[in-house]
Amino acid sequence: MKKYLFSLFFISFCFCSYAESGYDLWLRYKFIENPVIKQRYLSELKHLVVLNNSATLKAAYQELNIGIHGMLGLNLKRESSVTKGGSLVIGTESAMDVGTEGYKITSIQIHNKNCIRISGNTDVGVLYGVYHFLRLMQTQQDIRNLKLREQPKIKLRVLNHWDNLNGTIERGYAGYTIWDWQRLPGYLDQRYTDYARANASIGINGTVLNNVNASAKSLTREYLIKAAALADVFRPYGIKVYLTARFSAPIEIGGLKTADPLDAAVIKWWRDKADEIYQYIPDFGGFLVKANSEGQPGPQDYKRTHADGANLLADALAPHGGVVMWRAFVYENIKGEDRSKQAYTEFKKLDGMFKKNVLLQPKNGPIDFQPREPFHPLFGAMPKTQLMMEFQITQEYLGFATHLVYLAPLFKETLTSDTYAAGKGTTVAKIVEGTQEQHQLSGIAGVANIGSDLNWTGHPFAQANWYAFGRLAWNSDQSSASIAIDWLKMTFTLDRSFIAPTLQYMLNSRQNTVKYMMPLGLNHIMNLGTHYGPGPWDKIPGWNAHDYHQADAIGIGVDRTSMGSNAVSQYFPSVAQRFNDLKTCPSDFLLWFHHVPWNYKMPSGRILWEELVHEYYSGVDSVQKMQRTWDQLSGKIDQERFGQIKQLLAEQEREAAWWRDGSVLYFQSFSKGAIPSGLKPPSKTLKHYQSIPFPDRTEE
Ligand code: GCV
Repeated sequence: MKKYLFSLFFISFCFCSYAESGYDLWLRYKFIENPVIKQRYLSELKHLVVLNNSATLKAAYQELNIGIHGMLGLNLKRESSVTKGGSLVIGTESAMDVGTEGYKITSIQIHNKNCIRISGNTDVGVLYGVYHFLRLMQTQQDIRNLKLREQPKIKLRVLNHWDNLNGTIERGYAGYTIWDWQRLPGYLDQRYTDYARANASIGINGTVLNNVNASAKSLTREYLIKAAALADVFRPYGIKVYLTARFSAPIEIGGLKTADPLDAAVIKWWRDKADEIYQYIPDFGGFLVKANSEGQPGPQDYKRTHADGANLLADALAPHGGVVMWRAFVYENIKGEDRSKQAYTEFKKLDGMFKKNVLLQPKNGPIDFQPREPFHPLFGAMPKTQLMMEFQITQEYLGFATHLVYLAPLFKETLTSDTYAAGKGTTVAKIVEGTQEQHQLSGIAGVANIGSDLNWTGHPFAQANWYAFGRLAWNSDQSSASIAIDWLKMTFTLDRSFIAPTLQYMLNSRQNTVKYMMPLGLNHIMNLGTHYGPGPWDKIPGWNAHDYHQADAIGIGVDRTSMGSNAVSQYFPSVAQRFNDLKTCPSDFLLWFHHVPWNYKMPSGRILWEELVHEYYSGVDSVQKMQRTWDQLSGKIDQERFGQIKQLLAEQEREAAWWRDGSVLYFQSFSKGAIPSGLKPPSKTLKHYQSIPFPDRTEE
């Protein structure tokens, strides 16, 4: 990225060109043209004093150098003490009230000289402070009279890469894995450092390198050495490496006959494996485990519980300070118990049975990263267990890397949901932060959307989701808008006439996507094979989309009330009552919890059928509106990214119409209602939309 940056700077300086690949993400450090701001910054930043020596402070110093050179065209020499005014001083101080990762940025007098000091208890705290300071400059804030104090609310802020050892990425839409397993450990791609820089800049402090559908091979010596090389690159940036652990590894690579968690040989095998890992990676973070879920092996294969399985690994890691992140995404894909209830049923009874270094990781909602889900009922239901959040940054159910969907509002919607576990105000965020029960550990994970594409995430706006995940993991009180504004300014331009309309669309984009895909609480009605495009009619072995919407001549939606599957009972009474009653259930979750008659009168005055159709149409309209707005922004940013986004919006519009027309026609076959007047009926037959193949959509 450094090399890129200098060459981009050179190109833009010499040729006034705006060539941009997107590779630099939000760390572009564009030259500041505004003479007033530039002069102000220059007068505050004449010297750079680095108080301590460490790999992390070297990284901080290098970043300041890249940033300040990029923005001010200045090379600051590294000094070791304050001798002059206008010094930027970075280094640790002892006993500060900012925890192990926090920092302060303060305008201060040192030896009677005006300085800006960035300090923390630890080097990594200082590094985070440096990135914050650079963000102030990138967004052209006033850097006089600074008095900032920051500290993360959640301890483990982790990316989950679903990357396979063969280079593919499960649910990855931005190319192949960035881990070059073949050339590791010998060849260290510059991307690894740039990846670490980007993550450190938003406070991410952990990365799980491989897929939860795990290969035991990643725990062999051959791959541990490769993982260790990555850990060495990431360490100065405060990022720990974690690996997924395949539960049957003792059999597959250990030559044992069983993986029973209570078997003495298995216990020893995991202990030895942990010892071995720490020889290569002394600060190894620990294991992430998907067990007894979607065909993965697990403790239940031996009639043991999830707690037995998690504790086995926890005991092996404990002497080294490692943790186990045990996923709660479990369900049997058979008719019987409502799928949305199964994780709760499985885990609730295990509350209090996990070791201290275990975190249980449910997804944000009880089914599977759908465009909208109510919060997972396990949040609040297991007070004696450290519950961490799993969000999905990659857009498996939200249009892959083709649709522009800003996910901060989705993340925030879940985190601000009130569980009522300990009365009003017991939000999901409080539970995840661990403050509610004074837990030692807290964590949040995001399934990464990063791949080998030049711009890392495929869609240029998908970078915003990586960015927003990190910022919210640090402090979920920040608003979706303030995060988006920072991102837009750093990624594109400070031009308000670009930011205002783009911000508006970003903030609406998730709700709009819900409208043209799965409005009013519908879910899991995508193509069941690809998870792309509409498929409310879809059936594949073991799966039937109809189970998820249950449309019939009377109405649509799944009855999860006390009269139906009673999934509502898994929530605390205030929440359960609200969801249970058709009149108080929020319309966003209506068809999630209720089977509602087509002629049911909605608060808007329309009947349900008409409301559903209106939702689909208004979702598509909003994409068209964004296209028109985007066209007017031509010339405000570089032509490369402008053109890419223009094309992607055209695809999104086409596919939104595909979702709308296919879904409306299909549901019409049950409701028998007419398309409300004023809305143009779909131009083709249902059969046509049902037969559009993926990825070949040329017929449209
Ligand atoms: C990693 C969904 C996805 C799977 C994924 C699984 C999980 O079912 O479609 O690809 O597997 O969730 O989260 O484990």
